Amino acid sequence: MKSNLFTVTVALMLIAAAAGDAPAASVAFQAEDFISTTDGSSGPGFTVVSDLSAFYEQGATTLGDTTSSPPTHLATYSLTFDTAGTYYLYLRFVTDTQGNDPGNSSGNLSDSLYIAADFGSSPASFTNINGLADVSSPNVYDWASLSTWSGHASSDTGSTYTVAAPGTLSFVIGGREGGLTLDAFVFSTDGNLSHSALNLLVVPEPSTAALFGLASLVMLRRRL
Ligand SMILES: [Ca+2]
Ligand SMILES: [Ca+2]
Repeated sequence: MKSNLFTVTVALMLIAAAAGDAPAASVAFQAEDFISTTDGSSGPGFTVVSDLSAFYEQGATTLGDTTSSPPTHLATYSLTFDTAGTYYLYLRFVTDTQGNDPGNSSGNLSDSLYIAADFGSSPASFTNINGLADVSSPNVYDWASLSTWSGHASSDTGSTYTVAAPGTLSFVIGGREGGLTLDAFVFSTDGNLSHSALNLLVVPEPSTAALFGLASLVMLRRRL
């Protein structure tokens, strides 16, 4: 009986730990899940593209090209935050090495976009994110932290985002060098998320710790 009580205690502790170890508040969303787009001065706004290497096999891109700010090719997202706080922004992307950008005929890599510096449907200012680098290898999707600017080559300065209270907020991005394909974004209060942690936020899987705890309870019931 003593060992059974121990098993119950351990199982409950595992479940509690699984619940208590909930990751920092995060909102993950697909780049292709924008609610609206605005055509730009030199081409269409963002469009959904098929790509088997992207999460949910889709991404978003624009063939328009402009380096002027504020950007004119826009995509708007509607995001629901359950937790107030300071959030870091991460992006999964692949740069374009195929010359798909009509305005980038010199062969320069299409590796930039604009992101709103704050939430809202009409952002007051945008941040120029340039020099995104495929860390793994060319033509392979990779993550970059746009707020801390780690994981890629440019020296542009990103920013954090403030969620004052739980609720639904608009977030706007703008095209800069067409051809860059955006796969998914994550806003998180954790500024040091690993690539694997980001992947799990985008495509959640059951907690193995929680499953182990539940399995222990099932085994105990059988013994009783
Ligand atoms: Ca560039
Ligand atoms: Ca995607």
